[in-house]
Amino acid sequence: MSDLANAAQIVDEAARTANAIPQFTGDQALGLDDAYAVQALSLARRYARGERRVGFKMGLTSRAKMLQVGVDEVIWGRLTNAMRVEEGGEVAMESYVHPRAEPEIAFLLAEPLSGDISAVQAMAAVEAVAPAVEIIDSRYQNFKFSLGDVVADNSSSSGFIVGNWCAPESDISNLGMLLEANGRVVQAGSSAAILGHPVRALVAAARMVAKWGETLQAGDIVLAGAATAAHHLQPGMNIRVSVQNLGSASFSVRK
Ligand code: OOG
Ligand code: MG
Repeated sequence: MSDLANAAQIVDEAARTANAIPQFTGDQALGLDDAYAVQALSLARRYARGERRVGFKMGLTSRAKMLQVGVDEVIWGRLTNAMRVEEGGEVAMESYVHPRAEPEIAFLLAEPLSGDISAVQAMAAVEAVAPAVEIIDSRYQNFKFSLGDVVADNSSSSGFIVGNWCAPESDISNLGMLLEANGRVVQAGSSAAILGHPVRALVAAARMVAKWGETLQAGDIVLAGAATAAHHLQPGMNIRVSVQNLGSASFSVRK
């Protein structure tokens, strides 16, 4: 097995069995090209188990997120059907290593998007926008990783919840976004914290995934990246993300 396939097996098994792994350091350290290759190989293992790609997630598109994890480059990952949690649904702590929730905006695409496009072109391809929660779970010990580590680990993707879809004409440039845990606001921010405007995350997604041989397809969901830092999940916790004018998305963790 090649080193990259071996690394893909390690991150995939860590995610599948919810076990923490050490970072790839020294000889094993992953450059960005290799890290995206590992991500693709680890996703191929999921597809072989019957999972389907349903979209993409952008990560580290806000200052707050970059600061929280100490990596300051925009990254992306792949979303599969197995990661989707229904609105109001319940998850189990045992499925994750050390999960966190974060407030996001989701796009649903009516048309494919690929390569260098403008914000106007990107919005023209959007069928709907929605409030969303992402559940991230780094598979690395202590949630500590380098850029190469996190990219190889599918950018910490592990779950997502999408609220009601809203008209694509909705002005999403500067909407208040709240993350509540058990009814208490634990993070507050604005959609403007996402690269200045969440549509820029969609523009970046089209360009970045194309660089690695992927295309945003009609029907895909694209998460723009969190507007605030993420919050640790605990058993019994109820999480709700509210986005001004759009609505909310929520889920809970089993006791
Ligand atoms: C990396 C994934 C970042 C976001 O929305 O910024 C991300 C991580 O924080 O573990 O999903
Ligand atoms: Mg995220």
